[in-house]
Amino acid sequence: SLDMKGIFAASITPFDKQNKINDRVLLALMERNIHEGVTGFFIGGSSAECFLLSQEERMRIFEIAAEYKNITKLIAHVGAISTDEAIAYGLKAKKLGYEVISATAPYYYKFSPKAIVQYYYDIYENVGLPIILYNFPGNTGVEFDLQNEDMKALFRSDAIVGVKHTNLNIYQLERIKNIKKELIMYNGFDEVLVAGLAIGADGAIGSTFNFMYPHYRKIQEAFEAFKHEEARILQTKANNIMEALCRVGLISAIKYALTLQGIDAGAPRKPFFELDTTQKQYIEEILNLNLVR
Ligand code: NAY
Repeated sequence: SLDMKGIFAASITPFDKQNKINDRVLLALMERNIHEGVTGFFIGGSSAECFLLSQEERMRIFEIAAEYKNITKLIAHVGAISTDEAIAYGLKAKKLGYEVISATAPYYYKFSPKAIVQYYYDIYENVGLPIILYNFPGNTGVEFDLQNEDMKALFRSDAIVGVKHTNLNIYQLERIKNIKKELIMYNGFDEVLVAGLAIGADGAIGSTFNFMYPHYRKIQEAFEAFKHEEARILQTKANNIMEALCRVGLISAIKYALTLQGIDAGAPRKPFFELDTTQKQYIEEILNLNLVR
């Protein structure tokens, strides 16, 4: 079986001044995160602005990251509204040597539970790689109803090996794990990492690990050493940072935090705004106050 437990950085997509993907910066950031000790990377997810990328660009970032496939673990995010489009991304990832893919539920049209479940089976059958189901109801609008028999069967099926649980309802994380204990459960909101670990998460996938993984490593170590008070204090510091990031615009702020660290992540894609001067100062102050290096 695949050993995919651990802490994965949800990669960003750095853009250059011409608004093109900056390969060099993406690789430099990955290299730094590998050096800091991350288990691997979640490539092309929300933090990578996947739904603001062209189809070619979504495949291109899989290709860039694949450079490190032998020294780290990679998950390719292939989620799309269209099943065929998701399959095309999955096939590209497979060709590049990825062994695991992930997919958001198809969104916007309010597809029926049957249609959503079929989307996952179709991806699995056509790509032939196990899927980490990306459960992000806040952004997709899709709630996985565990009372629904089709959805329960999906979690039990061979198609799904894990769940990226980007949902503050961590009770549901525990209930999903209870459906099939072999599922690899990833905590997906970095704000509740300590709680996710406590209720059974096997790891985490998050965007703030890009610029503050050493801080989370301390949380993980404290938790594993049963120093729960210490873990909570570090979580609070991390949450002071995340609250500020979300206030000014999460993805723009993550890119700015990286820029402060010498990783030139560039601006986010429109309609996202770049931070203004006041917001930049605010983020810099919050980081200085709370970041444990
Ligand atoms: C991804 O790129 O797919 C993700 O990492 C999703 C998880 C992140 N959620 C969002 C909306 O980006 O790491 C979280 C999130 O950034 C963090 O908890 C701060 O809110």
